[in-house]
Amino acid sequence: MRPHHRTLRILGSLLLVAMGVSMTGAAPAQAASPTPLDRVIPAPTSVAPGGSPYRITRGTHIHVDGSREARRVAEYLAAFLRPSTGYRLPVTEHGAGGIRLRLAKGPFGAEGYRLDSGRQGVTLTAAGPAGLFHGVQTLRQLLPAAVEKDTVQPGPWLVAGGTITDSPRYGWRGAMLDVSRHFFTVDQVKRYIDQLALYKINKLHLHLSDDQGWRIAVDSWPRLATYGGSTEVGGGPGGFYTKADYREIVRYAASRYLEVVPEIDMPGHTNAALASYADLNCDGVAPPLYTGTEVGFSSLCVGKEITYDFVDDVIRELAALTPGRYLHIGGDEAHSTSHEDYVKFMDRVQPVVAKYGKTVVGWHQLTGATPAKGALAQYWGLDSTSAEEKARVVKAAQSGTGLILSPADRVYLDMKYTKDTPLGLSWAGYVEVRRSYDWDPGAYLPGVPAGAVRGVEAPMWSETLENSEHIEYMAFPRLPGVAELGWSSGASRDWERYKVRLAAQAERWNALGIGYYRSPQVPWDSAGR
Ligand code: TNX
Repeated sequence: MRPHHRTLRILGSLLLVAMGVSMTGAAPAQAASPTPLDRVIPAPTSVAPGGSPYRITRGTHIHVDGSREARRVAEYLAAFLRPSTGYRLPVTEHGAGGIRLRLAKGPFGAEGYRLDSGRQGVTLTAAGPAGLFHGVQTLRQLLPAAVEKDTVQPGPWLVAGGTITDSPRYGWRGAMLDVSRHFFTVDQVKRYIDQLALYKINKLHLHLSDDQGWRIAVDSWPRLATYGGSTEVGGGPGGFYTKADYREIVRYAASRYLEVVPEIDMPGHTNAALASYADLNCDGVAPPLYTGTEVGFSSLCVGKEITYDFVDDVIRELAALTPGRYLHIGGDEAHSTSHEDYVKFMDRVQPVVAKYGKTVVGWHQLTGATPAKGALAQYWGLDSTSAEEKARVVKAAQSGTGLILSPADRVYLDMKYTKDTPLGLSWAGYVEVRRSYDWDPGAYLPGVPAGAVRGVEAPMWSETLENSEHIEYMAFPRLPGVAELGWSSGASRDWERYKVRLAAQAERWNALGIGYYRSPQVPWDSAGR
């Protein structure tokens, strides 16, 4: 751009800002009509539009009712709104009008909320802070996309009038990030957490170990991280989280009401550990580090006692870092472990997880052994998975094993959208946006009792993904759809209407600097109209 053009452009934006600030009633037509209450993703349980909109102004206060948790959510909201509105938005106790966050008994459940909006203000009511936080995400989506920017924008900041009552269908609405195949820094993980929070995802499953890298410091076996974490797919430098790093991820996730579910994959997918300690190998010889993308070639030595010392130490240290309830022990693709050994291994390892106060989660191959009481199995099969394998999962669900649904040909975010997608894999086929959204977790595996389905999770395997840009291109626009499958009841889901709501999110992603795949299935250009 030539300099004087640039000057003109800057002058133009200054003018816009000035207009916005001085505007009283005469806002430009488009900006002045607030986002309809039913534009939100995930779709709320019930929406009753009506009445005048609320307008956030320079004089708006955020009122809280005195509890420390409500204040924390209010501070999060204020910190979110201040940069783009340019307003002070003090958080105060008591007072009427403005934005109000209140904790109150009501039919909200642990994560639900009600949002009431009218001329005098917007009130969010919930039974607990998680509900308030999810309500804040709804409020966020009801404001113009420019609210996401970190510089002052013109507004006006209108919230449509009416009432939303909302609570989730499932308690497990997860996203998994594979930090082993390629390592992602604490800041990259935080960036993804913020994107997940916008769509009310409440579990962050971290795949912390695999053949290509061990990513979490373990004091009793230090070489796991320092050596086992020293590379990644393609031979890059890899990396690992110190305990302080990991605590910071857990803290940040908790501040966005996400529970971190750590995974140490075993007995397969363990080359990084086997390379770090020769004693863990049946033949006592450490293999070299691995930077390729094959699977199924490594196994812990099921017959050696040291294997269980190792597992006990790792689970103890990881459990101590984990305030959440769950610990994922992998268990997939143990192609180098005999069935007998696999069963023996799982029989011995699951009680260790319980000993340290955690609940077992495993990939669904765990149902080929005996899942511990209360364990959850994560189903990652596809349409073409054998009837036998599906039957094992269904049977386990009928005997009390909870299921998390991650069908690979629906919600694996590392699958290519089409044959032309530059990133990702395609072993489960191509997964376009509609395919990933248009199915019902409640009816997915016939014979599974409704109560056995605990929710859905979208895994992001990182064989081909190296940075945030890559993650975002694969997550958007599919991730919001998976979030909706986990949150919204079947009745409110319909692709034809969903795709219009999805298109309207693009402006928000642009404001946030999220690059996404412009699927031809989504009417991007109709957005906002
Ligand atoms: C299968 S899903 C795997 C992973 C790969 C992924 C790639 C699962 C439990 N195992 O090891 O990274 O496919 O899509």
